[in-house]
Amino acid sequence: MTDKNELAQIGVVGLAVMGSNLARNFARNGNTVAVYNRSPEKTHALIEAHGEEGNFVPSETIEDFVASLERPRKAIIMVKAGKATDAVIDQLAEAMDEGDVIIDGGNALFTDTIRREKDVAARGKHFVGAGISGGEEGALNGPAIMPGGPKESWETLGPILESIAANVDGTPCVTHIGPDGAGHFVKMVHNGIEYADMQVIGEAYQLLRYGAGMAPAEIAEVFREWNSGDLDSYLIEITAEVLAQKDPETGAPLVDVIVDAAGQKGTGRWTAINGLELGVPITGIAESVFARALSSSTAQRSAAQEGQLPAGTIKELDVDKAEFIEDVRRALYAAKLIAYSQGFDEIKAGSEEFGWDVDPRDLATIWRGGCIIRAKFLDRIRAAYDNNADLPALILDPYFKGELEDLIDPWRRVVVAATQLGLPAPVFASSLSYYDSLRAERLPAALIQGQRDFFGAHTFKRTDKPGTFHIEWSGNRSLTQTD
Ligand code: NBP
Repeated sequence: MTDKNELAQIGVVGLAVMGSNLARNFARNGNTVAVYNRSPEKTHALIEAHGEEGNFVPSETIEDFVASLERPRKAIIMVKAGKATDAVIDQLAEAMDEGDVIIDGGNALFTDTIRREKDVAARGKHFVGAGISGGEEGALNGPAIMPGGPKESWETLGPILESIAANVDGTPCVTHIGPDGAGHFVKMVHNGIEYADMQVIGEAYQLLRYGAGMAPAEIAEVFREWNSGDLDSYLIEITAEVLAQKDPETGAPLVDVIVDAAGQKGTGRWTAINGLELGVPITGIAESVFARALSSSTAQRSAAQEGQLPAGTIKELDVDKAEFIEDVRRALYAAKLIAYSQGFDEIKAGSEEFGWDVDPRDLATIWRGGCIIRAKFLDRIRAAYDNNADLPALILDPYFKGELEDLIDPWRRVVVAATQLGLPAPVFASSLSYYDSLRAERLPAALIQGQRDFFGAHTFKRTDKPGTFHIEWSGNRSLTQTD
């Protein structure tokens, strides 16, 4: 139904797949929604195909669109992230009045969101960068939404976003994350965790397929079973679906027909770069981004495959198949736990750096539904932060420490097996090194400090007394205190 005279509670600019699904979700949940797209064909197509789903107010100019919104006006931008977002913000800020709210629901880089918020605030309007997860399906049926921006805009925006968000146990998967770029920041880290989660699932598949010699359909059954336990999650569920799927053209397992070069749109890379900038060791996320890059290095890979690089003496797998499958399950759980723990570390560091005061319990709550990393074990993460909001690391929570007691030996066995078989398992292996580094009483960082002092007089600290010291390496090797 469309009504040109009715004022809309919310507007959507940009009616490609995400924007039109989000608009339909608003309309289906009883909101009157104003819709506008740069090329009017998409607006017409939406109204024609889905106009009966609720109350839409279509416009062909941005001015008409703004005029069709009730005050304070609220408009969500769902256009291609980057220059298009800036262009639409400028048009909206021009046409809107003081106190109106512009929301960017695209995948913006959080530093762009911080800049945009300042610019829009200087023009007297509110700007909210909102991370939206769940893809097309989530946008239509209930995404997880991570809005940043000023707290007062949440007062007006909250109820309307709650009406379309996913809902778990009566709790909507949306809450105010923090000021300016906080929402897009946590959405970025969410995507980084998603990369790591997908990679560890991929590594488990690789080991079962080429280590245990199992067929994709058989592995699909294993993943189905895993989905009823600790690993219960959307990504495990869809993995079983993909592995069970046959290619409609050849009848071969679909996974064998798909080119093994993983794409990426950039949010995993942003998460890794930000981890480096903040000095947070998000090894699982970074390795996952590198693993996708390596998979797409097709020229190097084909050169290396032509027998150029020795594999070493590959041993047959000398374990019971059922035991190996269970070991792989536990290794997957452990590596996934590390990825989440590191992701929450990055959020904590970002929150401190930018003064956002992000509550990790909010994320563990709203990520339980709608988003790609939704998983049963987020309840456990929530409980961990409920018990201790200042946990030094998620894996130090008593529950997860207990889990790691059961996971550590299988995890080590799987990394050994992967190494012996010459099968790549970059996140399984690097997460284990991260874990052992955290546990280690002494790290080779002491030696590195010695090397740095040798070649660059960078000085070092001593374990037995305060101060900063240097050895006269090129002279008599005496110790001097520099500070
Ligand atoms: P796209 O990212 O493909 O963008 C297409 C839309 O941008 C169209 O409506 C297009 O209008 C509009 N647009 C462009 Br391009 N340049 C414009 C300009 N200068 N002025 C006004 N409009 C302009 O759409 P999408 O896949 O629906 O994604 C929308 C946003 O949601 C993106 O930021 C994306 O990163 C984010 N996101 C996507 C997913 C997903 O699963 N696809 C998930 C989560 C978030 P036109 O029709 O006139 O060309």
